[in-house]
Amino acid sequence: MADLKGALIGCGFFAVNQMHGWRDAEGARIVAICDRDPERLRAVGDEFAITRRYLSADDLFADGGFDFVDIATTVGSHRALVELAARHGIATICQKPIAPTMEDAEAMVEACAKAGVAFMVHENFRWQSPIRAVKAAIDSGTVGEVFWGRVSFRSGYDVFSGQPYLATGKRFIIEDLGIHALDVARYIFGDATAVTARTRRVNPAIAGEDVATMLLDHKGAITSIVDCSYATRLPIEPFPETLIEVDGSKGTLRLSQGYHLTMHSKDGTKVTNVEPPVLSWAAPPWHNIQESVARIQQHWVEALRAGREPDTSGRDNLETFALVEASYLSAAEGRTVSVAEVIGRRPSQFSR
Ligand code: NAD
Ligand code: 89Y
Repeated sequence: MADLKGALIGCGFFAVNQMHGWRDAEGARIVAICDRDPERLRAVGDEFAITRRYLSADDLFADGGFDFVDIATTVGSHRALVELAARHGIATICQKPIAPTMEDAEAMVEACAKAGVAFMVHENFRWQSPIRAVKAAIDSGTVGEVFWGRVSFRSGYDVFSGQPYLATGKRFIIEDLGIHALDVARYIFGDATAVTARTRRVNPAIAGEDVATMLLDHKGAITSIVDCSYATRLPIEPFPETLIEVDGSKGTLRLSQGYHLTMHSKDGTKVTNVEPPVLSWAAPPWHNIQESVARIQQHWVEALRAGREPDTSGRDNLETFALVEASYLSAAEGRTVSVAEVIGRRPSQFSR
């Protein structure tokens, strides 16, 4: 079967990982790239030997010649670019956060559904192998029925030097990083119905919140805590590890710092090293995230080929983005916010 041909828009900080991932992917390759910044376009074009280069997304789509587009720009341009792709009937991957508002996010999902094009959000954290290991352990039944959990990301790592825009937005950690942790909570504990959140800004040099704590009510009577911080100084910097705790009727699971997965039940205690591999192009500490980029891209290729909805489709991602919106609303108003309050049209109303 011929390789799927892709185009990538946005040749910035994170796109380099995506380009490496595509170079290794089976069944897909990037044939064209686009960035409105000529220097970034040149750097990525030269590094990955891509000759078709565009300064404008309109020109890229006008020329065509690809099966899907991978949008790696920042949030402000996501809606316009996804709608442009939908108008051209091109299957689309869009980076997180899907959009600045729920209204935009829903419009993007609707545009792709109406155009009949596949739409996936690059929500990669749930593809990290340590997180997959937690899910597999729960599914094995060792801990019994899950009743409580925690998804935690606490760090003092300087993310602002690589991604300076993170210091300037009114919204920071929930929209940028908490969104992944909230998605992991959905992946492991199921969809949530309500959120109670508290936020704080500790770093005076940034505009948004850098600490957030969310209490989630999940369908199926599971309660979870999702907490994240970029103001936490620890003896060993854990960036970018997501730590997970799971309590069940028969035992417990702990994914702790250093990628140790501890499973405890009446049969004993088992500790496994679930550190992800460092791919040939990857470098610690980012290797955890980098591996998940390669995995989500391979998932996209398989889903597109099979005509299946990807796990983190736009439709699915509305449920994650709703938790972001509900968290900000809850923190602003000091009350519990139901997901139904922030999600306009339920995702099931959008055809796949
Ligand atoms: P960046 O600012 O470094 O790069 C974005 C690039 O897009 C820039 O080069 C800019 O010129 C280009 N661009 C913006 N609008 C454009 C348009 N309309 N047409 C053409 N080019 C355009 O940003 P980044 O740090 O690489 O982040 C990009 C996205 O990736 C963000 O949404 C961010 O949240 C996300 N991200 C995801 C992860 C992850 O693990 N999933 C990690 C880091 C960043
Ligand atoms: O942008 C963020 C993401 O998605 O993963 C980590 C990050 O790069 C900084 O918080």
